[in-house]
Amino acid sequence: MAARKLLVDIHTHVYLPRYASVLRSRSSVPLIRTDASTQEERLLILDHEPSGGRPVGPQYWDREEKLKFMDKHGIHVSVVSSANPWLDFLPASQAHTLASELNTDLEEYCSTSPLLASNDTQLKRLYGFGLLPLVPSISTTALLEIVNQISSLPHLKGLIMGTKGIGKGLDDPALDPVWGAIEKAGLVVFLHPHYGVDASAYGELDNGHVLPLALGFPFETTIAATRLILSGVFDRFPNLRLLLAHSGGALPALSSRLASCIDHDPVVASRLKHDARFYLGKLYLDAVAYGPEELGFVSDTIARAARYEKGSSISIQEQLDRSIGSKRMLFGTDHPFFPPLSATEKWRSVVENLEAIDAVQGWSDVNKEGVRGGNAMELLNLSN
Ligand code: 5CU
Repeated sequence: MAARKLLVDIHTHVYLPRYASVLRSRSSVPLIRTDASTQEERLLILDHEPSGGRPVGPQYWDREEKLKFMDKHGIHVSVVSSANPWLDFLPASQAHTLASELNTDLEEYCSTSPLLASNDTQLKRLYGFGLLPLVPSISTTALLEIVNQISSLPHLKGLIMGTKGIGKGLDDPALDPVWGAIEKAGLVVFLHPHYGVDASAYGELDNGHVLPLALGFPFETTIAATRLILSGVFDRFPNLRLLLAHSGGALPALSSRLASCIDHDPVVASRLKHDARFYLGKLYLDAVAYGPEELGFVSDTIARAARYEKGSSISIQEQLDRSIGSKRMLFGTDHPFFPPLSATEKWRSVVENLEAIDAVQGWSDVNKEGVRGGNAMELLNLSN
């Protein structure tokens, strides 16, 4: 029997109830506070959050709301991850305990979700990316213990992480044992931003959240992923599977410039086994880019990576085949962020990303099905 064509959302977040309680107990950002006049809860997680924060409600923590959102948009399966700023603000021992508890909570959230309605599948509606307690002063032993925990939980298929590592970023050599353990366990790392760039770059005009979210977030991912490449992580851990949020930010557009700068820097050039563009072909990227031209371009840069594999015999035609690149791109929504500003049947942020996938020139119907769900099924080893 032919496999069903599934819509799988790999970029979708939750503040699990236990985490929301921690945010409610805090008096400095990140926090959830109750507005005294309206009794509405407000979320403050970003620097320079507009005064009072923004409204939050059950969509951020209630599993039924996640399932309703999925039903409304025809999403069969979601791979849910904790939303930023994860455990970044906690001392090491609290982060360690909470990571373990939240991973157990997420496993329960997923394992008790409904089966996809069908007689011939054991597929659930919900899977997850767990959390590591990546904070300063945490021991390697504690991090490895949590990698082991995540790999023992059957509905967790990987883990989400921010860009700070244990304080010095993701190119910190102290993280090598962690990359090694993640690679060995076959977990996917979903790299997601939170801090953006230095806020002074945003100027004084009130642009709300536009600059931090549209530019700051993707630039943070761009820098973190580039630092990983430059550190040689992908040479040391060639089977590491890294999924970048927001289609890898500016990395695809800057990858040839990056390669040229490396060529002109003997220290970095001698550290790496390959041209920088080769490493783009090792990455997975979400398709949260909102436009078909961007998705097409990103897939071109992934397809092109094969040209930079030493000894590659790939033909010129294959190098330019963006359908090859589409195989590393995966649909996402960013739910529950970017809710519609007024009541609508469907969320614009979701519809736009689906329309973008549909309109990419040079992607076949099979490629588009892959981006919508097939690629996620394969990457995360979910069977239909
Ligand atoms: O709107 C936002 O602040 C966010 C956020 O914090 N995290 C995210 O994934 N998307 C949007």
